[in-house]
Amino acid sequence: MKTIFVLNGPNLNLLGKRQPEIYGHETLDDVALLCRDAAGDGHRIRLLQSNWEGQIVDWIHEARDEACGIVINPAALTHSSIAILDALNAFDGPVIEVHISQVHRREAFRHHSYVSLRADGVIAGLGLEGYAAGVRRIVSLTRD
Ligand code: CA2
Repeated sequence: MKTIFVLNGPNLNLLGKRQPEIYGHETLDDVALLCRDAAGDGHRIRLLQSNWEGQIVDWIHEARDEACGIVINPAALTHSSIAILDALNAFDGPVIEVHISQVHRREAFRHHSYVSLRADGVIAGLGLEGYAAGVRRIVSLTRD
């Protein structure tokens, strides 16, 4: 069975606990359920979250051997991390970038993404459904 990594950056552990007007009431556990449902029988989901840039870089390196694709919400690191971009550039499978909020309707500093330079698809503003859409896209790109 193939594995899809669903990686989440800083502060996303607070999902469902703060700022529900922007990020909703659901938690990362709900994201895991949505992703597992979207993955179906042929793909397993490994959902991870860290507040540390280097940890996310390490997981992307692990994905080189273990994952057929990556769904990533790098959170604020989207707008600053060349390290995450470089790590993703060393990963061969499909990468889908997800943002819960519609970043282009927010502050100007959220409009630029380093990760988009590598991403095969970018989803913003669909709430948690964006993660499921990202997983479905990876499934369709990697099914035999
Ligand atoms: O819309 C998104 O998914 C973001 O990646 C979320 C990041 C933000 O910096 C990006 O510009 C857009 C912030 C994640 C913080 O998540 C929280 C969730 C609940 C409560 C507080 C923070």
